[in-house]
Amino acid sequence: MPYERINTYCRMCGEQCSIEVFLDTGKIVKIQGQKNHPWNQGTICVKGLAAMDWIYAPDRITKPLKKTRQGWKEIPLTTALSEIADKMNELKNNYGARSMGFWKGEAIGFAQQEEYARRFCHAFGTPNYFSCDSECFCGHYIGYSLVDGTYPVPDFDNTSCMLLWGTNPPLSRPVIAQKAAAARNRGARLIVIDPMVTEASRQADWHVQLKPATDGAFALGMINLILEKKWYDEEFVKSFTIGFEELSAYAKEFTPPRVERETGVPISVLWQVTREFAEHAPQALNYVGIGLEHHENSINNIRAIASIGALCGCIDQKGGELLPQRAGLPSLTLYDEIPLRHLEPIGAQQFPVLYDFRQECHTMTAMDTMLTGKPYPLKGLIMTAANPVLTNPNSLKVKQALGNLELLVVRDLFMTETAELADYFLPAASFLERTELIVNSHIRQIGLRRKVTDFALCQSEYDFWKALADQLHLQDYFPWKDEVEVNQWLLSQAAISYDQLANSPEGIEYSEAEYLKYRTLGFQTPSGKVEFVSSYLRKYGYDELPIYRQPLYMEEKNQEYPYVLITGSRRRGTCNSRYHNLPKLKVLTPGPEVEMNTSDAETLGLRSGDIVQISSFVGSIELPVRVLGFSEVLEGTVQITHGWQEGNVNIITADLINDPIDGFPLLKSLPVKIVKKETQ
Ligand SMILES: Nc1nc2c(c(=O)[nH]1)N[C@H]1C(S)=C(S)[C@@H](COP(=O)(O)OP(=O)(O)OC[C@H]3O[C@@H](n4cnc5c(=O)[nH]c(N)nc54)[C@H](O)[C@@H]3O)O[C@H]1N2
Ligand SMILES: Nc1nc2c(c(=O)[nH]1)N[C@H]1C(S)=C(S)[C@@H](COP(=O)(O)OP(=O)(O)OC[C@H]3O[C@@H](n4cnc5c(=O)[nH]c(N)nc54)[C@H](O)[C@@H]3O)O[C@H]1N2
Ligand code: SF4
Ligand SMILES: [Mo]
Repeated sequence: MPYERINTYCRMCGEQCSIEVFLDTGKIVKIQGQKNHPWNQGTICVKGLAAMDWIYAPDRITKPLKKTRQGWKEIPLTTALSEIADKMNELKNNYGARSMGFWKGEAIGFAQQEEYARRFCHAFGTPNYFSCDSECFCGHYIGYSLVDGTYPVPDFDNTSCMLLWGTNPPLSRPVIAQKAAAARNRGARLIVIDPMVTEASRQADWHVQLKPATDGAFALGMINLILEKKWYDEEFVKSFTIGFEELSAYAKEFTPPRVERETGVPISVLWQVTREFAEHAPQALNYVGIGLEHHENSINNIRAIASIGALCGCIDQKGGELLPQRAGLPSLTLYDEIPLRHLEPIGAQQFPVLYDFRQECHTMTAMDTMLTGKPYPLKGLIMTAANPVLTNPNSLKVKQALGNLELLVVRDLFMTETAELADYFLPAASFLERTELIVNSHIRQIGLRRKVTDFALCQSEYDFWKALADQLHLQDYFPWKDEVEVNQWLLSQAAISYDQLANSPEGIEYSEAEYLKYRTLGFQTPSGKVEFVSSYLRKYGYDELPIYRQPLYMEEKNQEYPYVLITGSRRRGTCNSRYHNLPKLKVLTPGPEVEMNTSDAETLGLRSGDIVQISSFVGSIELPVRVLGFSEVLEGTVQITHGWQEGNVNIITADLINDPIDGFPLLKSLPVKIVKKETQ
């Protein structure tokens, strides 16, 4: 049949919109949103529309390559896999299995794609699984889980009040943005907490423009007012929480004048926002983005935010912060069957909470391990869907560390800055070339990503791990013939069968919404209650309470670096380091720039387009300036988006200043200095 139309899901970003793909004799000719899908309701964004350009991009690499003295040479796939397996065996014999690591980036997503890599890792005998989650998502997950026992699902569809902390959904999560806009059209209040004016803040009723990394002080200030005015849910607090007295005593320190001094937000705004939230509770929610995660005190700040929802009784209330309803799929990992914590997963000693909650090794510590061989050698790495030379902090160190490996294999679609350092480049299948299950906890739905096309030598994740396992005599761990069999196995215990799903282009709801589930199930914390204080954290020597600490850039000694840099504000046409090679998207997204306030530009004698040198204690880069309006960013704060080879901000971000609990690096709230270089 020359013409085909296939329903599947986009994965140009993590929003997983449902799409229809049109093919003409096997070639994709058009992509559009799937009309009746309950998630994105037929809409897709510019990146989704450009997926075709991306998979057929002229610079896509579709053949395996090996680095030789004369440069990259094509190599048959089976030869590449067998040589890689031989080298892995050699490293295992020389240094032990834990000298190998496996690293999965953001671009292939999570769930089963991540679990294949984790499965392989333990089957091979190393605990060293790494991912982008050393600097993404674990901050909210751990921060919330310490309080609520889980990471709740914000119920935008039914809410009356939304507090968005450090997130800009119109650019980063378009479907969430649609839901927030729909709620607002119904009369719900939208409050955005962000040092910058953003698309989200422009739509908000209140924009709380606070100084970077002071969110904890603002949240504790809100808590103080909620307690003082008795706006909290006494019944819920009495029956379902621990640590209320301790939190109350601590929050008293956050008087409105102190909060104003610390955050720069006027007392009147603190009052109004707190009142809005409390008046609408329990149909009120907090939703936290990446703007909260990349600071030294991020977990405690997020714990304070989680405590607001809990105090006001919003947990698991319709329109509030819902306890997720799981799809009940089995795990593909081998953490129970082959536990390997005794082998000292990298970073688990410094950041045990990251490992306890997420079984994540720490990528920043890995760089030091590769360079020093301490606490043991890390000599080989297989990396898929990641480009840490652009996306991890301290890029020059990343390059040096990866360059020190005896074996680096990169699976990607393109020759990235990271892939250039590899010994083998393996071409990877894109999301249009694989099949997998999509679980969406917002709408409690399972969908099926369908394979739409393929390129002969571009393996899917499953096919790759299985083929490598075969080479290493680990085939028993990968018994499923292909991805379809994996999907069937994942669904074998579920109420929904694979065939049902295959015949449901709009996906299938796996459970109806249920509220107040904690009344029968309790909370998944050590005490079974919401924890305003954490004895688990105390056991490791951390703060029991969500203590606020002033960020480094505010300290007296940082006068050498008088500006504060935030990085990584999302752009419409790119996703982290991706899509910079697509002309259609590149025109939408200006290159890397230092965004700054008009008055800072005046002080420095700068106009848009002038080049500055921006330096931290880690390094320096040169970039053009974009001067924003007076109120678009706070005076003294500057912003640079990450992911650009042409001006890589991660050359100056700090890998060794970390939140002590989850180990996240200082990618935001970084002290910097700025010097004018050239006038445009
Ligand atoms: N300074 C600063 N740095 C940041 C951030 C920040 O805010 N500021 N944000 C951080 C965050 S939140 C994240 S999640 C990380 C993400 O950083 P990474 O995990 O490195 O992910 P990406 O840059 O999105 O994509 C990496 C590569 O995956 C490839 N790819 C795309 N699709 C596929 C596929 O299907 N299979 C395979 N094998 N490869 C594929 C792409 O071509 C790309 O080269 O960046 C972090 N870096
Ligand atoms: N188009 C596009 N979409 C993406 C991505 C992309 O690169 N491009 N990346 C994907 C990934 S990996 C992720 S993790 C998500 C992230 O999605 P979001 O969490 O929504 O990230 P941003 O859109 O960058 O919004 C973060 C906001 O935090 C603000 N901020 C910075 N520091 C602070 C602070 O100290 N306090 C507060 N309150 N705010 C602060 C910034 O000004 C910025 O507006 O987006 C995903 N979606
Ligand atoms: S928001 Fe855009 S890029 Fe992300 S999944 Fe949806 S259509 Fe694709
Ligand atoms: Mo992320």
